[in-house]
Amino acid sequence: MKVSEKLQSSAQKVQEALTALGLPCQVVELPASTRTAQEAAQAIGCTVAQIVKSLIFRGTRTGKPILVLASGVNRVNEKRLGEMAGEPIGKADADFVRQHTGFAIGGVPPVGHSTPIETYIDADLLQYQEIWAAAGTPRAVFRLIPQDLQKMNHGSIVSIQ
Ligand code: 5CA
Repeated sequence: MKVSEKLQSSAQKVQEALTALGLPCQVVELPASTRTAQEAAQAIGCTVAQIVKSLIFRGTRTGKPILVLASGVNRVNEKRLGEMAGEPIGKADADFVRQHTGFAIGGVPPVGHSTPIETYIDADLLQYQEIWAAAGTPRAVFRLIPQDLQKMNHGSIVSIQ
């Protein structure tokens, strides 16, 4: 795997957040796109299920952002998410995602957001010894163990489907 020498600023921001949490994770920028879970799995050489999708939703009553860290193969059941969050859930648009995370869609990481975000972690991710998440840009990723996700946002581990 080729690791470029200097990270782009968004990827560097994620690396700094990881380091600040005391996690040993290292952000790498790949030559191929990691913009979607499918592309990331191909570029990394892991299964799509081992990719962490960092998905932003919006509480329709409060307007607050909700982060779901989902296995690449799973779809979020918005009705159940709404029950867990205590309000109906809607989709977030690109501007909303950038405003609340500080990152653009395709590179949204599970850590290092502009403000803390209520987080739900897909229990299916816990079965893997290593998983990979986006690191700020559509080519940047980092490897982690599922337990690290909990240290990032103190998210609840739930079944998201
Ligand atoms: N870099 C990869 C993982 S390493 C990644 O970010 N994958 S992702 O699945 O977390 O991000 C893509 C997700 O962004 C899609 O699954 C979708 O939920 C969301 N998305 C894509 N286009 C839009 C859009 N126009 N508005 C809101 N969300 C979108």
